[in-house]
Amino acid sequence: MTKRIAIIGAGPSSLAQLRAFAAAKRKGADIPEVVCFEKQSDWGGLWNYTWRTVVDEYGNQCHGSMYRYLWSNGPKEGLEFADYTFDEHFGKPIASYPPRAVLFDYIKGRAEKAAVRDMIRFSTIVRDVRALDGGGFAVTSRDEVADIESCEFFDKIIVATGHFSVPNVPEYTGFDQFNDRILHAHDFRDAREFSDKDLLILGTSYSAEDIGSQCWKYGAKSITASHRTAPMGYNWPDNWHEVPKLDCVEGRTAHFINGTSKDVDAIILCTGYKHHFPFLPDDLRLKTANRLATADLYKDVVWTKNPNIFYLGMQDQWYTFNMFDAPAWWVRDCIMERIDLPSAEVMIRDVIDRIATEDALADDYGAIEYQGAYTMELVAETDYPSFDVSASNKAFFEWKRHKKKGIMDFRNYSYTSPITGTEAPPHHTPWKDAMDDSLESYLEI
Ligand code: FAD
Ligand code: NA7
Repeated sequence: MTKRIAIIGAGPSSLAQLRAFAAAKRKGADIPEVVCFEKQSDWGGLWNYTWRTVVDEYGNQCHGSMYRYLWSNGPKEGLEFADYTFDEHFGKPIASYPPRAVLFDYIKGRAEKAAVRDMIRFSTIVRDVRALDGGGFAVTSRDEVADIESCEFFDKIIVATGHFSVPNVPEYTGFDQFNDRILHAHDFRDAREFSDKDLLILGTSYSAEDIGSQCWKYGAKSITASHRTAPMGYNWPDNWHEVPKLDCVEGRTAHFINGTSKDVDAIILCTGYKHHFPFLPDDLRLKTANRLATADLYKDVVWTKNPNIFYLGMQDQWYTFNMFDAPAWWVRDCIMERIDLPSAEVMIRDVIDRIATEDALADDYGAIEYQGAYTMELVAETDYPSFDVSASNKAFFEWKRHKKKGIMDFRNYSYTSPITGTEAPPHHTPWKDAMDDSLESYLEI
């Protein structure tokens, strides 16, 4: 009997999974019946930009965390698909830090080539998944357009709902009395809202760095970035200051634990996201910190407590699109019984070992190499085309060095594709002066 597979979400991780099944079919394999549920009306996950915040048009939690004028935060040479290059998609070499619309176009291009759109049920949210006593799962979903709920049987579940959508929102004393905007990065959409404002940003990771940089680029009066643990330490522009942890807010005055203070017009909480799966019961639900080696997932994909449920893309990410491909091909082969799973003990040991290896990493460079090696480990076990991961690592290393050299200039550099060997051309305008982030402007078409 044909197996039925449910994939939840149609973001980059899921599109990699659909592409993997399509690739096997193209080679003549008998693939299972695959149904992909996507709560948004289009694919691409976070790359499918929405102006909406809080709730979507159906009253469900708004998935989108991306904002206008977002440019890739790492070089595209670190994320290029090994089976669909940038040169193939755009028909010419392009610069190394594409804006969102360009990367969205690239992701869509590969999915369209694989002809997987028919496998996706759009505007359909998964509301509940239950493991059945006799094996398999009952999946309850709601078609939001037809306004109909249905329950179906599936043999395997692949959770690919992402983990940068449900915000982690701390509260500090005085927030309830603050007279202006307090928002989380998840709800940030347009930096122009904060031009001429004095901004306080909490956090020191990607969102803090990039949202702060965006606001600086689009004319914020000043940026005050508060760290809980350690400052970002870049060579910031004159109107950007790093301060210790926030103590409290009084009126519009933010007080920090070193006794300094600053009057601010808005507070942006760049305080990260939660792994959140409201449709999963406790016995199926992943609980993990945002880290490279996730808890309870063999090879970072198989739920050790029930190996008929898989999770994609749940690790913290240096690598993204190409790294999503490796587990997607691997999960496909596992489901198609080309790869045998070991005993529960071996799977649990694998998780413990990966966590210990990550914990022993000396620095970010080690973390990049770790995730590159993970990608290669899984690639080697499938027919996904191998690629020169050391060249991708090198692009990331150079990227980090360029950020240290000039945090507002790093996107002006070019890197070499690990897949085609193409050297990216420089972009026509330095990032800080490029206000138009459209695909047409970037590609000069
Ligand atoms: P997502 O993209 O989050 O997709 C998950 C999908 O699941 C969504 O379409 C969602 O609607 C759907 N879904 C969720 N719940 C349900 C449900 N119950 N039923 C049905 N469907 C559901 N990566 C980079 O490589 N470069 C960058 O520059 C970069 N910038 C980023 C900037 C921001 C602000 C954020 C938040 C992330 C950024 N990322 C970047 C990382 C990003 O996580 C990945 O690029 C990628 O989007 C992850 O893909 P995913 O498919 O795992 O998850
Ligand atoms: P991250 O990378 O999870 O970082 C979260 C940041 O928030 C980190 O600097 C934390 O500081 C900080 N944080 C968390 N809780 C608090 C509280 N209570 N107070 C102050 N600071 C806090 O999330 P990002 O949104 O930056 O990045 C997620 C993805 O989005 C990433 O992959 C990008 O591609 C875009 P800590 O160091 O723990 O003290």
